[in-house]
Amino acid sequence: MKKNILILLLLLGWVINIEAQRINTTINSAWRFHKGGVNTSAKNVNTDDWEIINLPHTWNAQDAFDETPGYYRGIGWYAKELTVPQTWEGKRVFLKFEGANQVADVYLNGALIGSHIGGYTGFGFDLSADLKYGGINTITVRVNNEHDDNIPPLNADFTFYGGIYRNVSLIVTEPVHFELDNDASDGIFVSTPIVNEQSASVNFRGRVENNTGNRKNAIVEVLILDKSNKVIAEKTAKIVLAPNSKSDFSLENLQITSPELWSPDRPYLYQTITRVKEDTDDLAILDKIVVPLGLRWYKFDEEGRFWLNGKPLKLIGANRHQDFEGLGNALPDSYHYNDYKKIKELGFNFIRTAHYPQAPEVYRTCDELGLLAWSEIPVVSGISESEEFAQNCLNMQREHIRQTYNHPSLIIYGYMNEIFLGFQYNRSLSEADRKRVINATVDLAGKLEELTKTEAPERFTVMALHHSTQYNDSGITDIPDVVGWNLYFGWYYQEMEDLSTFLKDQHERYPNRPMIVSEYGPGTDARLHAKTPKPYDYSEDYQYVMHASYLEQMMDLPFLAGFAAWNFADFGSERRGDAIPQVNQKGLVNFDRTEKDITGMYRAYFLKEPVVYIAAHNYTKRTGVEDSAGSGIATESVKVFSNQKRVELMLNGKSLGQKTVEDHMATFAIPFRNGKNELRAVDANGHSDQVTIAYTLIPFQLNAAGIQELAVNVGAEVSFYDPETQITWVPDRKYTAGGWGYEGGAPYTVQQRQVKTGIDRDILGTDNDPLFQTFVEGLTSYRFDVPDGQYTLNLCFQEPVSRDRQNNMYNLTRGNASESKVEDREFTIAINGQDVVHNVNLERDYGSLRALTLDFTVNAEDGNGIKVDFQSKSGKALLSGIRIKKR
Ligand code: GCB
Repeated sequence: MKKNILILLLLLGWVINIEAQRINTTINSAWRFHKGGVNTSAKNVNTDDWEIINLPHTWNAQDAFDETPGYYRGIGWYAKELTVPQTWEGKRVFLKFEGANQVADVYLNGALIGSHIGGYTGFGFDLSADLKYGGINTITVRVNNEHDDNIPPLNADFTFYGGIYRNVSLIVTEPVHFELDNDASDGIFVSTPIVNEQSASVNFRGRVENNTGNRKNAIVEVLILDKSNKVIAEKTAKIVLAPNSKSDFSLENLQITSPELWSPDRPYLYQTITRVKEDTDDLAILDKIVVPLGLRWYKFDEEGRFWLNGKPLKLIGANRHQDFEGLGNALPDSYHYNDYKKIKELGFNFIRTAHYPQAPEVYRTCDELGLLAWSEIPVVSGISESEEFAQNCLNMQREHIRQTYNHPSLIIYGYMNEIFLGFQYNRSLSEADRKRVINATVDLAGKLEELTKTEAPERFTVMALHHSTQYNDSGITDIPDVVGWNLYFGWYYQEMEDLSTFLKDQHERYPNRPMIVSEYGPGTDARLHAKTPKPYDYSEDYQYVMHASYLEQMMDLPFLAGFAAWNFADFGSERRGDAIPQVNQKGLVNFDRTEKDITGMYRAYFLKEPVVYIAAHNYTKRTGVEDSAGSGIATESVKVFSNQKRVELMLNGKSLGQKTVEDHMATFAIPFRNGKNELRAVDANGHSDQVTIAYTLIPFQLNAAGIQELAVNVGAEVSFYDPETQITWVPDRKYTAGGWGYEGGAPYTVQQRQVKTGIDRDILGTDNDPLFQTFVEGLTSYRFDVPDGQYTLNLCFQEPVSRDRQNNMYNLTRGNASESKVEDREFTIAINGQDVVHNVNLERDYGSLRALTLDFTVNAEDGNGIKVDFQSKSGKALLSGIRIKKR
C-alpha cells in the first residue's frame, strides 16, 4: 500500500512538473481592519486590536444608510498575515486586487510595494523579490475613499463605498510565465478579426516573462477547444527569452470552419489554452492561461440599428449597480452571478455596467449567460481640468479595457456619463469659464476615444448623455461611435410621450448616429400604490405606466439600437431623499433583490415562453374604501402582464371575463370583498398565475357600520403599506358627513420640474418616510364620524421647514419645502373640544424633518364621532398621518 502511494506521489510529482499549473487562490479570509489612520509607519503598526473581517469588505455598509448626512470618506487600514512556503522561492508571487475604493497603498512587511488610484479597476504587484520564504509575511493596505478632485467619479448619484470590496488573490507561477503586471490583465489578448457563418479567424498576442538569469528557448502554444474539449485549432511559435526579460508573441489566424456562434440565445463558448513550454526534450509546461472564446460579429448600421451575427437585434437591457442591501458594495461573487442570472431571466439580452467597471465575475457571467455588455469608466457629471485628472481617466480606461478585453460579451466601451450635468447646478460659472470647461471636456473625450480605439479597435465606443442641448452643441457627440441618451420624460421633465418625438428629432438630425436609450425609469417604492398614478408618487402603478409607455415607444422606433432600464435594482445613493432615503429606488427589483411587480411586464414583453403574470404579488395585504355605502365591495383595477392573446381572470373561482391583451397587458376591475380574495389569471392554454389578497374593507359611512381601524396617509393620493406593522395607510380625502377627512387647508405640493405631493426629504426617526413626507397644511380639523366608543388615536407630524438648506442635486425638492420660517408654525391641538397639545412648535419642540407620533385615548360620545381641531397661533398647522383603532 505504502509503495503504491509512493508511486502515486511520484507520478503526481511528475505530472505537476510537466503540467506546471499556476496557483491562483483568493486570500479573502481573516484580514484585520482598522477604520481611520495610524500614527506610525506601516512597519511598526500594531494590528492586535484591529477587527477581524473577511473580504470583500466596505466600511460604509451601514453609515451610508443612517440618518446622519454623509458617510465616512477617509482612510481604512487592512492587514493580512501570509505564510509563504519555502518551495515558492524562485517562483513568481503576484498579489492581485480586483478592486479597492479608491486609492490603495500596499505594503509588504512594512515596505511600500506600490499604489493604485481608482476604485473600480483591478491592480496587482509582484511580491517575489521581497517575500520571506518559509516564514510569515504581512501585507498591509492603506485604502482611502476621500473625495479627490483628481480622481473620478467626482460627484454622482451613487454611494462611493470605501474599502477592499472585491476579491484579493495570490498568483504563483514558475519564473517563466505570461506577463502578470500588464494592468492586472490576463497577460494575453485574444481577438477575432474575422467571424462569419463559414469561418472564424482568431489571433492571440501577449508577452512572456523570463525571471531567471538564464537565456531560455521557449515555445508558445495556443489551442482552441470546442465544448467537448476537442482541440479544433492550434498553433505554436518559438521564442527566445533573454535573461530577466520580457518577450512579445503573436499567433495569428487560427482558423475555425463553420464556427458555433455566440449569441444571447445560444452563448456558445469555446475555450482557448495558451501555454508556454520549455523548448527542451520534455517540453515542460511553464505556464498556462485558459480564456473563453465566443465567436460573434456585430455592427451598428447606417440606420443606427444593431446587428449580431448578420441579423438585426434590438439591445434590450438594464443598467446595474454593484451594491446590495446590508452589504454596500462588498459582494461575494455569487451575488454578482445571481444578479445577471435574474437579468437574463427577465428576458434581457443587454446590460450596461453603469457607471464603472464591475467585478471580473460579472463579465465572466455575461459570457456564460449570453448578455451583451456595455462597460464604462466612472467619469460622471463633470471633470476636473487638471492634467492629473485626465491621466487618471486614461489609466482607468486602459486598465478597464485590458482587464475585460477577452470577454466576448463586451461589445461597447464607454467613458463618460452626463458629463455636462454639473453645469446645470453651477450657475456661478461665467460664459468664458463654461467655454473653457466644455473645451477641456471635449478634449478629454477625444483622448479617451483615441485610447479606447487603440486598445480595442474592434469594439464600439459610447458616452451617455442627459437631456440637454449642450452635447450636440459642443460637438462631443461626434466623438464616440454610439450615443446613449439617459431620458426621463414623464419623470424629471415633460411627458412620457415626448420620448419618441425627441428620439425621432435626433434621428432626423443625425441619421447615421447609432443611439441607445441608456437610462429610463421612475422611482418606485413597492410599499406605495395609487389608483391614479402620477410622476413622483413613487407608486408601483406609475412604474407600470411609465415603463409600458417607454417600451411601446422604443420598440416602435426601428432606428433605435436598444435601451437599458434604469435600474435593474435599487441602489445606494447616500444623498437622496425620495420615498426610501439614501436609496435610488428606480430598480425593477428592490435593494434586497425581491421583485417589484414590474418584473412581470418585462417577462411578458421579452420572454419567448408563455407568460401570465398578475401584477399584485407585491401587494397582497390591501385596505380600501367601499365603493358606496353598504355595497360591501371596493373596486380596484389589477393588471395582468402576458404575451398571450387573451387572458381570463377568476376571483374566488368565479370568472370576471376574458380580455384581449394589448401591449402585453390586460386590466381588470376587481370587486374586492373583505377577507380573502383569490385571483387567478389563465390563458387559452391553461398557463396561469395566482395570488391571494387579504382585503380589509373600510365602510363608506363610518357612522353606520363602525370601524375597527382606519389609518390615513394624510395629504397623499397613494396608499402606504408598512410591512413592519402591517398597517395600510389609505389615501386621504376631504371630510364628508358620516365619513372622515380633513377640513381646511390642502395637501402640500411642490411645483418644481413636476408637481410633486409632499417633500423628498429624509424624515428622521422613521423608516415610514412616505407617510410623513406628505401632509395637509393649513387644516382646521380632522374628523371621523365613528360610532360611540373608545378609540386609540395616533397623530403623525413632521416639520418640513428646515434650517439646513443643504440638499442633493438629484432631489426634486431642494432647499426648504415651504415659504414659511421655521419659527412661524405654532398651533394647538384639541380633541373633541379639549386642548391636548398647547402651542406646539414642531421645530422648536422636536426638531425639523423628524417624525413625531402622538398617541391618545379618546371617547366618541353622543354620536359626535372624533374631531381633532388644529388652532393656529401662527403659520399653518399641518398633519401627516392619522389613525384610529377601536379599543
Ligand atoms: C441619471 C444618472 C444616474 C442617476 C439617474 C437618476 O441620469 O446617469 O446616475 O442615478 O439619472 O436616477 O436620476
